[in-house]
Amino acid sequence: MKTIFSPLHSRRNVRTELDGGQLIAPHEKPSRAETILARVRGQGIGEVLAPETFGLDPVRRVHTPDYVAFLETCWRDWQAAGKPGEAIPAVWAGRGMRHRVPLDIDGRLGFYSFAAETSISDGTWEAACASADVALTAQKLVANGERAAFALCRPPGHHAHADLFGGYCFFNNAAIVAQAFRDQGYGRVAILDVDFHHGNGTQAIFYDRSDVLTLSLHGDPDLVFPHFLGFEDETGEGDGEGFNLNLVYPPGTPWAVWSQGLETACERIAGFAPDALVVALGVDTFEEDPISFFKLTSADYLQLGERLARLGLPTVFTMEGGYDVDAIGVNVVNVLEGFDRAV
Ligand code: Q9C
Ligand code: ZN
Repeated sequence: MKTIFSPLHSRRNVRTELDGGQLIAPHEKPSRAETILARVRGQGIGEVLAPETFGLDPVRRVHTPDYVAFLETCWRDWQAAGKPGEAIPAVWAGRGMRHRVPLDIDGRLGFYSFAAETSISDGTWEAACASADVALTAQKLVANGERAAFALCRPPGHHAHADLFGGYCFFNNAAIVAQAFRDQGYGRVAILDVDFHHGNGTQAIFYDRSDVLTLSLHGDPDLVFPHFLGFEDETGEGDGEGFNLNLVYPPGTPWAVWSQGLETACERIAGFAPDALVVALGVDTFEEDPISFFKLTSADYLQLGERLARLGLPTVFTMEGGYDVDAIGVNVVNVLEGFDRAV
């Protein structure tokens, strides 16, 4: 299958991630995308294309205008306020406080985020826009008849809500792709999130809708990020009741167990009979991942790709997490090769 890649991803290159009370070198770093690209080329799985430019309209179909405007000027506003370091939120509207957008940049950073590990600096906006263009270009290829396409997105997207960044994510690329399909006349779209972490942003964006089925397999939020969403009793609300499925797993979960959840999710997708599938593809389920606790092996990702192909759906893969950079290329391309092999 074809891969969409933008070198502008490298404009997101923050120096800091707040972790364990320290500012560490970020897990979500440029070498992740470069390693995946090298493996895509090395295995010769298909052409690598540059993205087209779609502008912000398809982004604003998912994200609020004020959130998008905040992201565009955030770094400038932070610098204009004379802050010496990278932009990091440090204050939120707690219980009993008011959820209104303040003027000051510290307040605005808190209003538009749900976590503090995701620093912002020069180039984050440009990379986030390019990442959405990568996703939308893959969507266009599939809408024009390709069976599948791989959006090598960076930064990732699945943690971003309509008006919240966090978890290394700014624009929810998978949600933007699903909405683009809907806006082009596709009646039903499924988003399957196989990243180690719950796709909280994707869930929240479509929670009250029955036209986009969201499913996520992930580490138990009682134990891991994003901590406050992703439990199995979250099934959707209003029109969306019954159109969200969370499958949570404990530390040490191997393929033999995880793949049963995959089967459950695939059967639910088949029952929904969508017109397109978006796969939020994280490989932080890998046994050696530095921030996760599942035990999938590199060979397991071939089987994952094969199972997804057997759904028989037009499919867009958006790149999400995966932090063992030594293995990220093999693991991601194994999913794509497994898929192509089964088509
Ligand atoms: N001690 C994605 O995989 N918390 N985001 C990490 C590590 C944030 C993961 C804590 C994890 C965000 C796209
Ligand atoms: Zn993840």
